[in-house]
Amino acid sequence: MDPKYGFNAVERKIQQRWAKQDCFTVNDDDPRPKYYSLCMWPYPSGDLHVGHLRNYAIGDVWARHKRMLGFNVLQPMGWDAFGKDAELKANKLGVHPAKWVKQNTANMRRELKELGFMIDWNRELNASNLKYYRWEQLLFVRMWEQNLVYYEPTKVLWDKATKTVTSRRDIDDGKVAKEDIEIKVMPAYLMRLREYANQLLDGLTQVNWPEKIIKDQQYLIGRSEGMTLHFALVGNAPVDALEVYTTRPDTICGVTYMAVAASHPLAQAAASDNPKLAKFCTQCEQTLPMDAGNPHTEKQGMPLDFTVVNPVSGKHVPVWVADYVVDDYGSGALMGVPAHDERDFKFATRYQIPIIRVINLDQQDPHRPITQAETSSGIAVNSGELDGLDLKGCVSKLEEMLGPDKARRDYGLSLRDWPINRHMYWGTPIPIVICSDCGRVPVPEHQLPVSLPNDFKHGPQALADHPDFAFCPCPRCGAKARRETDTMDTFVNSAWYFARFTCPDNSTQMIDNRAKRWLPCDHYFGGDEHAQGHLVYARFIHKVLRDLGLYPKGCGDEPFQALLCQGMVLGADGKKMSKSQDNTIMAKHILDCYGADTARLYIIGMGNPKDAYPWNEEHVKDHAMFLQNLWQLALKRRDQIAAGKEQKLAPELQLNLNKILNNIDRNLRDQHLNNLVFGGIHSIRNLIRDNADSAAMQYQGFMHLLKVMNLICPHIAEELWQQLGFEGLVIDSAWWPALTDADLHSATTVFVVQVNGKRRDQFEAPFDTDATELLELAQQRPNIARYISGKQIAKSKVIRQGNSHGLIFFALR
Ligand code: ANZ
Ligand code: ZN
Repeated sequence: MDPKYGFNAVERKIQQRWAKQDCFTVNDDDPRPKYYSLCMWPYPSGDLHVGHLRNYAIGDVWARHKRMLGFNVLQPMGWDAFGKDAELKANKLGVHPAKWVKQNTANMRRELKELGFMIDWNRELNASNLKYYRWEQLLFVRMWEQNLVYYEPTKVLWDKATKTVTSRRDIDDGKVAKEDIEIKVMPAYLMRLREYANQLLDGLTQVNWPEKIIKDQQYLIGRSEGMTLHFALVGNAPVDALEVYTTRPDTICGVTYMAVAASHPLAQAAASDNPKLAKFCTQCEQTLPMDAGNPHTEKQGMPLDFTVVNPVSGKHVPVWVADYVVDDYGSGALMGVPAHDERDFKFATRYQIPIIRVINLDQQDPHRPITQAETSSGIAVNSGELDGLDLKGCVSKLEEMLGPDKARRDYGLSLRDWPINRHMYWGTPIPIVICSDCGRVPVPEHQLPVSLPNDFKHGPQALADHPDFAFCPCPRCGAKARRETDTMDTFVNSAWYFARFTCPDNSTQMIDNRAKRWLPCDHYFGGDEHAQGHLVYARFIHKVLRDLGLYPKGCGDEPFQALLCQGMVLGADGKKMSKSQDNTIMAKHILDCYGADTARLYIIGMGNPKDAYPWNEEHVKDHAMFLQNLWQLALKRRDQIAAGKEQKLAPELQLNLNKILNNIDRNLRDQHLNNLVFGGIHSIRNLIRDNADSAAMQYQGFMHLLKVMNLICPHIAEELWQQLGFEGLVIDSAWWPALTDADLHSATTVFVVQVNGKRRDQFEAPFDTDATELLELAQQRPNIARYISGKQIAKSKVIRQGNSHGLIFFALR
């Protein structure tokens, strides 16, 4: 064995050994219980950065541990290779996106292999591969037939810079400038997420996910409980009543105005002969949704010539059009209660609309002035028949007073249906044919797939102008027709990849019976930037696949049982890594300088997986040094290790080792993986180093140390495992059995013996000696025998005080 540890040679050699022995291939029929551990598949940006490294290193610790616990572990990998980002990037470089993807995936695959992740590469998927996306087209067709996807005009955020539809998320992240956004109404293919809203909410109680992510999902779905109320219009109006949704019907007597969205029939009627109002309405329609909901931005409005009557107080209040009323929420209208809603308060203050308190807290003066919106709930005041009631009481009272036509319990939902078409080339073609007679006709299943043509010109019209792609006969009437030339959002690709990993090679079926064996995923790992979008889409499609019978029965209602969202790796300057800050670190850099094991050891030891930490190159060097020293220690102790195999570990050393192993188990359970490095690996190393005279410690210590190291720095662990004479491969070795109470306490107990209440002796006995035996042992001791011989024992008893101390009593007659 080389006295100096050369990571390059060792890592290459071990990777070849794993490959030769086919260690990472997962067999569907393996009799062990299954465990599906999944890391989010990457967008093939070019090189792995240290954020990828962290994600996959965490997932690999988990997967390797489950394997050692006796599970048949599936850990697959693939490429989120379709989509806008890839197309724009390839365009910029002047290469075909397919070529760009091919180069990048080759590079990233090599890096992932060099990092030694336990990935079953036989199952690799690529979203841009026809063998993958053809099934997405089948799913689309089935959804279309079941009316789970439909085509309708909808409001979209249009990015003028890239001439594509964009998302709120990209704006929030600064990927798209707010100035470039225009709100457009465009026809879109929409998936019926809202229909699944309640299931998506309920499912959150079945999963073991971080509290924060559950909250994010709940926020996105945004279900609120409230009432829909009718306010009759007075005088000449195009409709009889104005309907509003409110979560605070208890504030109804505080309504001092009503507000409608610009597209509401009342606003449109008023604007038809009022150019100033018409202009204002057009302007309102450009309000971004994030600004409408924000109580801190300025709110604008114009009064309409309509008045309504409050059904409880009988008061007349004016109707306004306001830019903060969202047209596709509730009924596109609201009752303004400035005393108790922040946005209404801002609006009323600006336009000098009265503010009336109708909710009081803690029996304070009900007429005290309002200086800001008081949004907490309380008891109704200044509200006639509602006075003295809380929210619940008001709801019942309103139902009773107004009847179901004018007041009914209702709920609100922020979740929108999902527009999935993109005006891009690089995506799954939407399998729809547009016929002037038949309308939008889905491509019949036997005509699928619709493959994406390989030749393309840069630009938004890539498919629309494509002579072979753009035209085809109508599948229904045979007339000359046009293909849909939009492609699917990349989030559709990633909404079902976890299922396809269970049967990636099936060329006749989207998902086969093997899915039942693997689904749901037992653990999912990824960044929390996907807390809202991806996770909601994937959960939705999982339920759709179930409902459409595209899954075998028994795949579960939720796709991901447990979830860990790792924190970010920040630049050395503590800022988010980004090209513009010039603080990004690529995995290749540490791979080349220090090797895979050091890279992994550093990234796992960095800190709690959930939190963000800045990059620290000095720490990387410390870890490299640690491995170097450990190698040399192992080398020095090799003979003792061999000798120690047949020896028993001294009880106190055994106890010390057990305590460390137990901590490791606890930290794995709690996902404090960073503690495996210092509390685990370092502690065992210390025990080995400091007990050079115990051959048994050398043997036991190294055996356990290498098992832990197999999770984090598997190459050096595998090499030392063999060099030190342990059997087989460490990756296939078994984890230790869970430690019991008895393992964690000293092996012997000291018993004090009392006779008639006086201490007469003490002795040590193995911790687990039973009471009868202890009493016998005590009586045999000369010091005790002296007192009790010839006398009758009236009572005897063993009392344990923890595991290290105990008392034995004898009471004589
Ligand atoms: C009166 C009221 C009084 C309200 C009060 C709140 C507090 P969530 O919780 O998100 O469901 N609202 C109703 N329709 C709206 C629309 N189309 N655009 C913008 N706002 C709308 O929000 C429900 C509340 O948002 C409703 O309850 C309504 O204001 C407003 F002290 O009604 B509330
Ligand atoms: Zn037709």
